[in-house]
Amino acid sequence: MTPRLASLVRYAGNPVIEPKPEHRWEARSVFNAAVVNSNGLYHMLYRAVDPSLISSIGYAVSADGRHWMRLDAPVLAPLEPWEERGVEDPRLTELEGTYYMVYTGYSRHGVRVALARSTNLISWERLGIILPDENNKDAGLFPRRIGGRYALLHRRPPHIWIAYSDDLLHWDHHQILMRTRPGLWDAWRIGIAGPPIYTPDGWLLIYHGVDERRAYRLGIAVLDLEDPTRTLWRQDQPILEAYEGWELYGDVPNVVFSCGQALTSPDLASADLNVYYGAADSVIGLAAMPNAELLAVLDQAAGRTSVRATEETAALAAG
Ligand code: BMA
Repeated sequence: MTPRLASLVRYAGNPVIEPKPEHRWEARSVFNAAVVNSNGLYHMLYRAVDPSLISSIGYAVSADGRHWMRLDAPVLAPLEPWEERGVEDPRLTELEGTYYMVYTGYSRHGVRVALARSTNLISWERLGIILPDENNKDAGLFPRRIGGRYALLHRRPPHIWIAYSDDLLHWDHHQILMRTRPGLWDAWRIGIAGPPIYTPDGWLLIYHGVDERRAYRLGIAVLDLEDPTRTLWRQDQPILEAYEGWELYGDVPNVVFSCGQALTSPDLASADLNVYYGAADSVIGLAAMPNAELLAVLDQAAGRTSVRATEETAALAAG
């Protein structure tokens, strides 16, 4: 077993977003949020479900990452034939000055990976299905090119895959990036949480793992910058698992599932990592990794030996 270096500390004010009965489109449940920290604000896209179980994507904004203001109407609602049963699970990436949302289009034909772009996070232009003719989800774009090409993580069950593109629309060189681990909490299926975060030591990846009993947990790994199929470090233990009542019981029990995380500052020397997660497919929670743990993970990935203190943990939990 690798040492447990990192775990998430729940924010005391959880859940941060709950369903709103007065808005039909988000009356039943809200979960699986994507987040970017940009221009001094946290921007969130979240999956919202109406009473007939159709999903739309809502938008919320926050100055501190904890208290959110929401729009009354969704920013993306089902429109295209391949979205007839809903638009789900957004992943948000700021790439070369534009925001990209990779999301799941759900229809009678199954689930498809679709892409939309925006310059303001509220008006979205659909670019269509980008992985045609296959059931696929849990996809997100890297925030920078790798070897001059765009890179996308996606999921062909049960593993996480990577693919490359020159135009964001046509994807090739599909390869397995990270595999499930028999006997561990991520034995049955894995998929990304939010898109990877760039650090000088490697891509920081938060991902979800499912065990044979269908419990969803979150984990952490660091990937090589030039060849992300090389995992530099991956923690054996999860960083978050369902424990609170609102994580254990809801529309889908025993689920913590994330579509996004954001550093609280552009300066890695002081940033915590805020992870936003759907709990039991019903509400949205926030849990954070203290800076000391984040730096300890990057030290390990880079082969530096220093062991840092983790006293910040208690302070963060206190909010
Ligand atoms: C996954 C996705 C998520 C969901 C999770 C747990 O397959 O569909 O939207 O949160 O299952 O139910």
